Amino acid sequence: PSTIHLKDYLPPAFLIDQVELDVDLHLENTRVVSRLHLRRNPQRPEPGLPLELHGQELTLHSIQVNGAPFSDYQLTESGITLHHLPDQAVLETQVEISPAQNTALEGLYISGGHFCTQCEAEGFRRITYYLDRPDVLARFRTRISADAARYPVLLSNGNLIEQGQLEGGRHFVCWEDPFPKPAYLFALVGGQLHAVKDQFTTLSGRKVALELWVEEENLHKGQHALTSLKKAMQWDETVYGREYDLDIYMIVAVNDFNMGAMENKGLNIFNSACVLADPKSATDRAFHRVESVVAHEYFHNWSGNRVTCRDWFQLSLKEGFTVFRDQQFSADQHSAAVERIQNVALLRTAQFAEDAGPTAHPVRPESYIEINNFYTLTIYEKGAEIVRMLAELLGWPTFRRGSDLYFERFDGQAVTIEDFVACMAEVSGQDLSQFMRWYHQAGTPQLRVERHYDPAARTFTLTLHQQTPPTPGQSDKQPLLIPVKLGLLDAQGQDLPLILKGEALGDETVIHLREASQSWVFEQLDAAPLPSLLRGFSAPVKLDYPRTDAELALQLTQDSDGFNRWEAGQKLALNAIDALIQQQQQGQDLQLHPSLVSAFAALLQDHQDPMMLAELLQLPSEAYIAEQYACVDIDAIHIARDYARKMLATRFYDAFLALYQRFDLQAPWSAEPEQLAARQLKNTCLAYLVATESEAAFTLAQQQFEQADNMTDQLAALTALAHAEDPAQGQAALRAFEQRWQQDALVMDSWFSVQVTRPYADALDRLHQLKTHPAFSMKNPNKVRALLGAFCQQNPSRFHRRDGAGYAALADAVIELNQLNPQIAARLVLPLTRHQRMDDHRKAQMKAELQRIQDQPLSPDVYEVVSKALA
Ligand code: B3K
Ligand code: ZN
Repeated sequence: PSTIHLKDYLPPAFLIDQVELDVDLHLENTRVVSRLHLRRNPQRPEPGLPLELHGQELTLHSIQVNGAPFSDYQLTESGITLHHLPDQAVLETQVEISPAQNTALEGLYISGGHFCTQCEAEGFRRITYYLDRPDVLARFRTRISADAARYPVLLSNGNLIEQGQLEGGRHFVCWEDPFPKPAYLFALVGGQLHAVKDQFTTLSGRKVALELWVEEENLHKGQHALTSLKKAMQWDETVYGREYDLDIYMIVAVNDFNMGAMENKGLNIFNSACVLADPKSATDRAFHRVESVVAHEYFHNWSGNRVTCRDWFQLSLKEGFTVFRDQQFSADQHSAAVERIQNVALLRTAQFAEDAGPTAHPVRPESYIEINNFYTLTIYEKGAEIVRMLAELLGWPTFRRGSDLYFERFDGQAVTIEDFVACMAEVSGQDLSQFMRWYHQAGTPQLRVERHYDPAARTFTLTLHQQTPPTPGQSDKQPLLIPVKLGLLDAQGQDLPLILKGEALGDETVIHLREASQSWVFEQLDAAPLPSLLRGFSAPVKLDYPRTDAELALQLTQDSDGFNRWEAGQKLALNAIDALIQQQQQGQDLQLHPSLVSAFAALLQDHQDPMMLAELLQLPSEAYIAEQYACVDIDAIHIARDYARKMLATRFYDAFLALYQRFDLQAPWSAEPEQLAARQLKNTCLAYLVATESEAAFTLAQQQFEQADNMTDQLAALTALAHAEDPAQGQAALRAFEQRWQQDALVMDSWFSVQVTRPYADALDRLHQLKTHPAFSMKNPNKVRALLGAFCQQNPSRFHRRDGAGYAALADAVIELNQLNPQIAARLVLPLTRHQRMDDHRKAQMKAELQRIQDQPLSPDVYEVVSKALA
């Protein structure tokens, strides 16, 4: 497989102004006629350049140029090269494709008997020969024909302009999209679908029809997505001044989908897991996911569709910005602090691990083999952090002017990350050249903190040192511009006035760290203050900031920054767990440090904000604990965390029970914030209660399981029971749950995950059994994620079994999936590539399994990941 480099970018030899597609749908042999209205690209004046069209898995039937048969072409590895074309031409190709054989779920494929497409990043070349690159923007007109009884609904981008009956029980429709777009935003759907309909009136008074297309039995699960869509449309008008631009916005739900959803112009296609939700079958988390993914795809209409990427190296231009936008949206709908905490928790475990591993890459990569491997946490989540820092550095009003300028200046164009940052520099007058390093340098910067108080001068000196560790292919790192939001706390935890060089800055400020080491001297302080650093997690860095337990406890209860309260609690827990890990490693009896116990005692007295409290009561995940160590002791981490959890559960049993009862509202389900928070806190308490393995707690969980009128409570109870050490505790509930939900694919995903995330020795046996369950299929990505993904990513102590059986199970699955669905295979294999911090024994086993995969004939997707992990 060959490597593509950013430095080799060249504009295309031809442009395509218009595309007329005629797709005659058949399961095994769909015929696609395409007419491309081509002209030479003035940006490529070299005479006589051939036209190189991409094409994959296509059977070519004929080619015509300007109405006459054309033979001056060659078929190549990647498509077709046409020579000696006139400067302007209409190129007509006829090809045949087989949607029914398409298990990669890229291009045109079948899901649940419906035709659907996925074209980002390079799926359109599996539909027809094309310049399948994002800098070629064309107007599309799409005619679809199909059997009228089996595929009554035929959809594509834009507006419906014509439809009618054909012979032989077939029918056709014609769609026209007035906006020029890259092929990755093309979509087509055909099936027996039903719509939930609604309407939205835009800022300027235009009426937009909203349609959510689902299978008939899912009609009752559609309302939440439409409500979320309307909120998102309104929010983007209010906050970013962005209005929707077509008369219709359609969303289609499909069961087989490689990722969450796709922002195709006017016709989003969604994984049903990210769009369908009703209280009986979906958890509060699932509701939240639907709301945020619907918003994300909607926001792409501007950040992605109206202004798109010049090439795929610029992917974070649309993804980082759009994730930032959806995070802002969610923060406005819910508790901003809790949203921030959850986003950071994901970043600091999964993205930091990626940034420290063999597949680490800059937010703007320099090269790739398979672009689908670059839809990563780094491009999305770290990309969003970079945009967030820009907003922090400029201040919201200026950032918003920069965003307006960007959308205005580049509307209808395919642009680069530099173009985006240049708008921000222009409106702010700031020099952002050092800031650009965030896009070019991989790896997570480490920030070391030193503090010094001088009582005679009444000054406090804060010194910050930054350093970014080397990553593959980038050994030398330059200092970054790091915005550090901070406050100084007095002995009671109150914010002190900040005075720097005689200037009063109020209670909170953002300092800009630019050098490898830099100091700030705060003045007029009568005693040593406690800095509250990196408030709101103002930069995606690792903070090495030693504090005493008393200082952490003060921050936990008093810091005015919600994020830093949580962070102090996490740090206290990490310290206590670290002590347990050391005791465990030295064969001593385990003793939970009293500071964590007092912290919980303090937390459990304050019920002001139940949503936040539920968050504060969570111990750091095993993955985040592992992030703290250069050499990870998987077993000790598991034992230590489990011990801490059980000790806290026993020590505070009565308090957890009292809280449980107080927040067990006994009211019918609603999505009101008070109820969401109550469920969250109640179920956090339930998990602690059941951790004591007491009969009373099991009875409580059993009752909740039986009586719950919603999936949040039902699944929380099921998980508590099924994760008990005694497997018999959960058996009846698991069976009952299966009986009740076997017809609901999405609920069955949770049923699979609950079983394989059991932190006990039998988890892997269950995985092997469940692979033969009738509801499981290797062809359905949701099922693969629910079973194999959950086991490998959410059950670290079992995945990393000492005997290596967890690794072997994953490698077997990857080898099987490599043939069926390379994109999913390349994602699934990632946990095996995180071997660098494991002990030698496990490292060797992980590499051996990677080698076993490498010895197979591999898709470029899996090859790229595995070869980097073995390098
Ligand atoms: N843009 C799509 C992701 C496409 C992934 C292709 N392998 C969804 C999103 O980020 O909104
Ligand atoms: Zn996106």
